[in-house]
Amino acid sequence: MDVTVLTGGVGGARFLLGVRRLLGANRPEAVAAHHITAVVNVGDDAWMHGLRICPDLDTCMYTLGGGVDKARGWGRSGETWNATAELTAYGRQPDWFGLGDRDLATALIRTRMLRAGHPLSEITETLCGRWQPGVQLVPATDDRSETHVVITDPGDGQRRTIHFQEWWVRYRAQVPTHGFTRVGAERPTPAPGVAEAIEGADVVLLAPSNPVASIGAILAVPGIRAAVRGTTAAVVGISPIIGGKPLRGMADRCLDILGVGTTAEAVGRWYGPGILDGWLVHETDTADIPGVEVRGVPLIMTGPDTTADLVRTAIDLIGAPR
Ligand code: FO1
Repeated sequence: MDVTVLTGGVGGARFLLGVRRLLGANRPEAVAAHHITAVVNVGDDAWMHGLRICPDLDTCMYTLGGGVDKARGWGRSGETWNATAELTAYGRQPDWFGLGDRDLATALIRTRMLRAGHPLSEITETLCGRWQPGVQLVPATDDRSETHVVITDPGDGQRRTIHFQEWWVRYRAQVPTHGFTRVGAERPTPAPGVAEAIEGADVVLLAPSNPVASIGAILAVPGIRAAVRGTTAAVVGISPIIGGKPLRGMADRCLDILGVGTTAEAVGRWYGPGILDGWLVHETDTADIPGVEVRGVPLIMTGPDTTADLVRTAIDLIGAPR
């Protein structure tokens, strides 16, 4: 079975653990039977201290490779923060962003390879050579396509546009916010293999990631939304909203800014029947979305086993390819 997952963030990485558990794609003998492709958000990527940081790719890679800090959900386990402390002592900005010493090594390799002309997709493959994630991690695009946020600066009251990381980490999304914008290539193109992985899949899953900052940013890459609309595969999304609250993070703030309600139904409708064939919501939620098969299930991902059950339900929800 070929399964393609659109994903990003900590929830998306943990969802991939369940996909891998179900399909056993980290066991060498199962590799030929199943293939999992994760199309990973790059909207959160940023230049910090001259280095290219790709939080969602790294979170997926470390989580699947067993190297993530489980409490934080991002960055490396056993991390130290000497380099960040030194940079702060030199008065270097940004001082609100913590780059761990171990994580720094990943960023150094990535940046060096980027400067040598290698595309992000190839660099990701190289880095994954160490972590053996058992899932093919592919950036949504090799082009720069960052999410930036239009805010009113709390310092001087001026309207300005800041990187998503500054909005998320420095301001915890708690500043007057007017909208999102994309910065980078005028017309980014899907990374090699992305459109094919969506069009040729048996099932396409939308992970319970931030619907705006992660899934929305992936679908915003020209060509990807069309591939999801055009695939013969069943497309099933998993709601990141339970009982009117995000599973994790500040997705509610992102939805507010777009005028989308923080409910499973509102998010499912926002993706739309053009994208979704099926929508899994928590058993205590309901959603009525014309043209979309909705099922209520226990959505809490307590570990890879429960998540694998959830993935099985998602895959079984729409029996035949459309
Ligand atoms: N999140 C924080 O809350 N504070 C940080 O200082 C921080 C640093 C960081 C460094 C590398 C990395 O891969 C992720 C990092 N994150 C940090 C997480 C990240 O900001 C967000 O959780 C994601 O971009 C949203 O999915």
